[in-house]
This record gives sequence, C-alpha cells and structure tokens, in this order.
Amino acid sequence: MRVQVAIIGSGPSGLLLGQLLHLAGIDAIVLEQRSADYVLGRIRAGVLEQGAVELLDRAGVGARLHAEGIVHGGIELCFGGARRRIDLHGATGKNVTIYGQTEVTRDLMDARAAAGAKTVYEAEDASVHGFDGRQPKVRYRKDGIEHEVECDFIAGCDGFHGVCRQSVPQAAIRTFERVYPFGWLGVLSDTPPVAEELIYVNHARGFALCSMRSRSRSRYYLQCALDENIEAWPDERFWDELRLRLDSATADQLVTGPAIEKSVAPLRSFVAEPMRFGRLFLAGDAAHIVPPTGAKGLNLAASDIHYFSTALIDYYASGKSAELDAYSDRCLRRVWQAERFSWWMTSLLHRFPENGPFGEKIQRAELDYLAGSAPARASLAENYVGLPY
Ligand code: RFL
Ligand code: PHB
Repeated sequence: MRVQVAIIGSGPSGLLLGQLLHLAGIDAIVLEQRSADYVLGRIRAGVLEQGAVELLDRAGVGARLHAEGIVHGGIELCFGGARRRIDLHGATGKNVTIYGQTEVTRDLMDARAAAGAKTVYEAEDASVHGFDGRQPKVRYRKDGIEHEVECDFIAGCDGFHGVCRQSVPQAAIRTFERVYPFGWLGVLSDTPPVAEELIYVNHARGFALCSMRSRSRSRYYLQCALDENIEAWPDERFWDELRLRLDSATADQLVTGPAIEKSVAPLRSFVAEPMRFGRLFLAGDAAHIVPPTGAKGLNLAASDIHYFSTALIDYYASGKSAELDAYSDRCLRRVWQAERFSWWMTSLLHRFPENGPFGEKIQRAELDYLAGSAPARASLAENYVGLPY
C-alpha cells in the first residue's frame, strides 16, 4: 500500500492531522495500536484554547463543540480560605471552552468515518523505517497478517510511550525532563460542578482542582503521592479530602455522588528536540509532555498539528520544503512557552515538602502579588488562554 502521509496514533494529534490533510486532498492512513473504544474511554483534558477551537472549526468538526461546549471568561484561584477570580476575557479579549478530549476525539473519529478515510485500529507492532531517506515505510501487523505502507512522510502522533521517538538514533535527539514528586488523583462524577468556572486551589494539604465536562458532569483532582493506591480512596474519602482543601463557602456548595472514573496521573515536564528527523515528524505528546496544571497538553498538540498540516499542504502545493524545514523550530518556540507556564502554575499551586517553609512563603507572596496586581493577572491570563500561533 502507498499513501502520502502515514500517521501513527489516533489520539487528538493523529486524528486532527488526518482530518486537515483529508480536507486538503492529501492521502493519509492512521494506524492505532488500541481499539476505538479504548481510545474513547481515556479521560484526559477538558480545556480548549480559542486557537484550538478555531483549528477544530477549520477541520470542520466544530458543530457539536459550539453547541455543547461551555465558554468560560475566567478561572478562580483559591488560597488563604478565599476565592479570587482571574478575568481571562477582560485581560485578553479571549475565552477558553470546556469540552472534553473524549468529545473532540469522538467528533474527529466521526468525521473520519464520514469521509471514508482509513483508520486501522488494533494495528500491532508498528515500526518505522527509512525515514532518513526518500522512501520511508511503516510496517505493522493486523489479525496476524504483516502489512507494509510506503509513504512520503511519517507523522509520529503516538504519544509519550509511542514507537516513533524511540526509533530515532540516540545521537540525533536531545531530551529535557522534570518529574514532579507527586501525582493527581482524578474523579469524574455525574454531579453539577461546584462553581461556574474552574477553581485552582493552593492549600496546606495539597493542590486541588474543581473542573467540569458539562453542567451535569464534574471533574475533580487532588494532589496525591506518586504511588497512591486508588483502592485506599473510596468515594467518601475523596469528597471529604476535597472539602478540606476548599474554602468553607465552596465546600458547603459541593454536590457529591458516585465516581464514574477514578485514576492517578503522574506529573512530568518533557521536551524532545528536534521534532523532525528526515521524513519523520513528531507531534503532540510524542515530542513533549506538560504537567496538567496549565491545561496545555491537548492545546499544544493542536498547535503542532497546525504547523505540520500547513507545512505539508504547502509542500504538496508548491513542491518546496521551506515550511517543513521550519516545523521543528516553530513548534519548539511555542512548546517551551507552554512548558514554562505549566511548570510555573505547578510550582505556584502544589505543596512541595522539600521546599520547606521558605518555599511556602514565596508561594504565598506570589499568590498575593497576583491578587493585588492587574498586570500579574494579565500575564497569567495571556498564557492560560494560549499564546498565538
Ligand atoms: P495521545 O492522546 O497519547 O495519543 C497517542 C495515540 O497513539 C497510540 N499509540 C500507537 N499507535 C500505534 N502504534 C504504536 N506503537 C502506538 N503507540 C501509541 C496510543 O494508543 C494513542 O491512541 O497523544 P496526542 O494525540 O499527542 O494527544 C495529546 C493529549 O492526549 C495530551 O496532551 C493530553 O491528554 C495530556 N493530558 C492532559 N492534558 C490537559 O490539557 N489536561 C488534562 O487534564 C490532561 N490529563 C493528560 C491527562 C494525559 C494523560 N496521559 C498521557 C497518561 C491525563 C492523562 C492520564
Ligand atoms: C480537566 O478538566 O481535566 C482539567 C482542567 C484544567 C486543567 C487540567 C485538567 O488545568
């Protein structure tokens, strides 16, 4: 089989790239190691920057997002027992949209199916070959049969644990990493959100986040140990701990119910440089990870795909490779901005026992500075709604 672009991975990066290429008449195949149901079952991000919303519109998958997504013009920080609003829209003229990654994925899968574009689920042992030459190939196995795809370009959209980044010679890649000494324990529940907007909580017992998926579905997180045992967190314990970390007025408003999903996620900052190796291009989590505190993971995947899709479209229209040559540098400039912001939000809001009382005082001073300074809030807002691309 021969295609122009072989896309490995059907997360948001791979599916969005597939859709944008399809609209431009560029032939691509998506290879995914898991089943479609498994991909849809993963509960991940919930906040879309305006730029990501515009890109999804351009991809022709914005209808349900605009009908069901909730537009937020602010977020709240809770510390010292009180909530303080950051007016995102007032500071930047931009909003964010609450619409789960699961829904984005579903919309992209539906669009791909409607277009008759090819996705191979449960493609086993995908491997990438010859990307330093002119005729790269991807091999995989499906139902016990070996397949080979010849292509012009390979898109490594296969996430942090994928095969593409690992196939690059060690000497050609440099990685930068910070692993945080805690994780997030997340609960999804069919209960109304505790507040209109997201609340990020700095508390002596640890960070907490009140988020949502809709007006009847909430998503809450608690800072927890990296090796936290989920069995030790029956629903009641989770709700009790969340109440303790909220201010009393908010705690009184909290509506609790059975958890429909509960999981622990580690927090990590990671960047691989460059993001292009001959005819292999990395995008999204395959190239970089941010801690979730800034809500940037999915949004960075979208901006990578914006740069990559426009470069491919330009290449096939003009035969020139200047845009493809600029891909890695363009992405990385924006990636490092989001890395900085996500690291800063993480440092601002979590308990770092190793930083001691001095660290706590500095953190509190920074929160007080935000509360008292419109320019400080504007800087947070500008990054939270997303830097331009
Ligand atoms: P994904 O979504 O990981 O998709 C990669 C896809 O590639 C497939 N794959 C392979 N397919 C074929 N052959 C192979 N050898 C393959 N290896 C892997 C995988 O099965 C998968 O379907 O990466 P993508 O598309 O770049 O999208 C990135 C986003 O998913 C990610 O940035 C965010 O979800 C990060 N993230 C969060 N971001 C936020 O903004 N807010 C959050 O609350 C948030 N929570 C999370 C998260 C990521 C998590 N991970 C990765 C464990 C919570 C978790 C648990
Ligand atoms: C979520 O709703 O899952 C979510 C929202 C904001 C974040 C992280 C996660 O910063």
